Amino acid sequence: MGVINVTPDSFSDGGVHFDADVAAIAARAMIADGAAIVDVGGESTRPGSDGVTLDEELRRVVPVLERLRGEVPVSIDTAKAEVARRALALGAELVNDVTALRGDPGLAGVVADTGAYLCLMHMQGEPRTMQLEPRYDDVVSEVAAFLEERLAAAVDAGVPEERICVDPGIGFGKTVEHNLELLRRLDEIVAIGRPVVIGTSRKSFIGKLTGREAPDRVAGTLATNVLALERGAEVFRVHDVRPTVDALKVATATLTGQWTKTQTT
Ligand code: HH2
Repeated sequence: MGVINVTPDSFSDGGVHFDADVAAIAARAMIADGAAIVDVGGESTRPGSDGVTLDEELRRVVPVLERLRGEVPVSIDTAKAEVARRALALGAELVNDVTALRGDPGLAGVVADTGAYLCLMHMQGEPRTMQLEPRYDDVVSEVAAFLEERLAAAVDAGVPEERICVDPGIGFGKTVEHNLELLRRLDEIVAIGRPVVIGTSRKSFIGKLTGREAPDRVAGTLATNVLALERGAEVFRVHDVRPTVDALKVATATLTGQWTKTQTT
């Protein structure tokens, strides 16, 4: 899953894809590099951020979705029902909701009515304050219990279970230790029985471990994604698609013993 943030302020690529034409070109390049889907978002959820209005979010993402329509598989990264509704009407297939249906009460209905796929992500607190003092007794079991509860709520609201994936929400109300423990024990999230999405790309815990500023965190991101693959994750949300596809190809061949030759480019 390639990340296209149509924002001026995302933590690692703010402003890069703020122009709709530039965003559409980058999305097509991600697909050419091997992404299965691109995740288009118009609101940064970086630590400390405030939200944007509905109008502003629509102004950012609709022109990009119009350009990608019918051409590129799209996920919409939003917590707002109206943004999801417009995005799905423009061909998006998946709603990636970092609030796990706790934000906009209308969102579950939009997903259920349209038959879209849904990603439910764990977050402790809200973006503005989530990194101030994250606390858990046992981060992995608490995140797993939360995702199971939100999965049941989504199914109750009419979203078929087969259409739902879950995400432990790396960096969303978590210390470095919490993120590492979630990655180390990711099999306990996989045990929920739904495909697991993992989003470590360029995040600050990688900066703390390596001393690198974003966007220079590709190698650290690759390490986390290979380890997550080995523990059963199925979707990898990344800014740097090409190196990720290469790393996951080699890791998959190693884990399975199966491979096919890729033409040299
Ligand atoms: N992380 C971010 C945003 N959306 N969605 C899922 N499912 N999982 C994640 O880990 C995740 C997400 C934050 O990263 P980014 O989009 O790069 O930054 P920003 O929120 O500043 O736009």
